[in-house]
Amino acid sequence: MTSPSRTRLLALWASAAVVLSACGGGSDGIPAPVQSPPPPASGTPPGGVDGGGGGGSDKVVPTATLTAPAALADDLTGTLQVTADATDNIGVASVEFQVDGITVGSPDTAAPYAVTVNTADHAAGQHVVRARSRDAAGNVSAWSAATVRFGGTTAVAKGFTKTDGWVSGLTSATAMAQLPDGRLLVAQQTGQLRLVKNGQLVPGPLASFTVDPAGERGLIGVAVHPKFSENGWVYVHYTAVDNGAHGRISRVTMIGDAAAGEEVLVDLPALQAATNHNGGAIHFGPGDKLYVAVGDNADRTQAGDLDKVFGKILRFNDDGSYPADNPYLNRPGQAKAVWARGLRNPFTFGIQPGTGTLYINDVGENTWEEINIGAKGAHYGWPATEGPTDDTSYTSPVFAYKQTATVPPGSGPGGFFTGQSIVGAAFYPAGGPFPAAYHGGYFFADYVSRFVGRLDPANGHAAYSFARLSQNPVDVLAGNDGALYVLGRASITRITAP
Ligand SMILES: [Ca+2]
Ligand SMILES: [Ca+2]
Repeated sequence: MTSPSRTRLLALWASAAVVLSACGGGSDGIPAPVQSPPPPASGTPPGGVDGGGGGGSDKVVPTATLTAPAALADDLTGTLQVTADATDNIGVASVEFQVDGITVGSPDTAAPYAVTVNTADHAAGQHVVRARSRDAAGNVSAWSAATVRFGGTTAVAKGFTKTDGWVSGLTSATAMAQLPDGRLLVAQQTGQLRLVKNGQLVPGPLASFTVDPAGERGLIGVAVHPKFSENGWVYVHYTAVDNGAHGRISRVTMIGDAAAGEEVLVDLPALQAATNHNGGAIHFGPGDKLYVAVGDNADRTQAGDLDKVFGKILRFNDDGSYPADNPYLNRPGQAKAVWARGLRNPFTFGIQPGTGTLYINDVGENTWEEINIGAKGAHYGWPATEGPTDDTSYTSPVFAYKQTATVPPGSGPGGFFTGQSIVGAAFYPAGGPFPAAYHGGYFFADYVSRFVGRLDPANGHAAYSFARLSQNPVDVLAGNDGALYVLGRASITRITAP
C-alpha cells in the first residue's frame, strides 16, 4: 500500500519539484542555561558568574524582559527595533542582545535598552531574538527570548556567500561524503559514484554499481572509513538486483581517482514491491562502527518489529559483522544488526563530533518531520506515533516541524518551519570559519521547502533559518574546509563565511 505522501520523494524526484515558501526555525526559543551565582562561601567574594564583577557583595541577579519584537511576530521586514526592560537591586550595568545565539551590536549600558537589527541581513524564516542583563557585580540574568519570522527574500545571512551550481552536471544525486584530502564523493541514484576534485566534477564515475533505481531505490548512501588514509575504503549502500531487489552494503578501495575491488559486506532481506522508504544514509560512528539508515519499505508494521531490519538504524562492524555490544544480538538473523527502531524513512542522519551521538532525520507521513537523538535500543514511535509524544514507550523527537503552517503561525513545537521531506545532515565543526555560535550546530534541510535550518544544541535545540535554496536538497555536508555543501539532484551549492 502506498499513500500519496509515502511516495512523496518518489513523486518529487520524478517530476518538477513543488516549491513551497521556505520558512525557518524551531519553536522553543529555549533560552541558554541560566547561570546562577555561585553559592555563598565565607571569605569568598561572590564575584560574577561570567568572570566579571568580583569583589562586591551583590548576589542578586538582575532581570531582563524582551519587550520587542513580540513572541511569534510574523513577516518582520526592514529595520527591527529590539528592546528590553531590565531591573536589578543595585543597578543594571548593561543589556546584551542576540539573534540566533550571535551577539548583535554592543551591550547597551543605559535605559531604554535597545538595538537595531536589519532583517534583510538574515535568511528569511525563523529566528530567535534574545536579551539578557548584567549588573555591576557581574551577575547575569537568564535570556529572555522571542521566536519570530523574518520576511523578505534573503537567501543567507550577511557575511556568508552562497554559490549555486558550484558543481553541476550530476544526475539523480542522493548523498555525498568527503575524503580527508577534500575530494567529494557523490552517489548517483542510478549507480555511479562520482568524484569532485578541486571544485571540478571528474568526468565519468570512479565506481559503478548495478542497481535497481526504481522509485527511491538505487545508490543511496556513501561513507568514508575513518581510517581511509590507511585503507582507502569507501562504503556504499545500494539496491542490488541479483536474487531479488534488496539493500546491500559494499566497500570498494580507492586508488588515485578510481575505486575497485567491491567487497559485498551485507545483503539485507528482499524488499517488498513498494519502491519507496529505503532510508539510505550511512555514516561511521565511534569505534569505526557503521550505522545504516533503513526505511520501513512502505510497510509500517515492520518499523517496530525487532525481528525485521526495516524502519531501523542498523549498526555493523566495518567488515559487516555484528558488534558485540549491539542491543538485540538475541534476535534471529540480521535483526542482530538492529540498533534503534520505530523510524519511517530516515533518509539522512548526522553524527555529533565528540559525543558520537546520532541525530536522525525521519521523513514523516502527513503531519510531522522529525529530528531524533540516536540511542541504542530507542523506539522513535513509528507507526504508533509521529511527531512529539508524551508516551514514555517512545523517544520523542528533539525537534519536529509540521508539513503545514500552524495557527497562529509559529505556534507549536516546530515554530515557523514547515516542510515535507526532512533531509540533511551535518554538524558544523568546532574551529570552522563560521562564527563561533555555529560551532556544534546541526544543519538540516527540507527537500520540498528548499531551506537549510540550524538546530542549536547549546540553546535548547532552538532552530533558526540558515539558508533558502533554489534547488531541492538531498544531502548536507560540513566540509573539512569549513564550507557547508548542499547537494541537489543535479548540482552542489557551496556556502562559505568570510
Ligand atoms: Ca544585582
Ligand atoms: Ca517518531
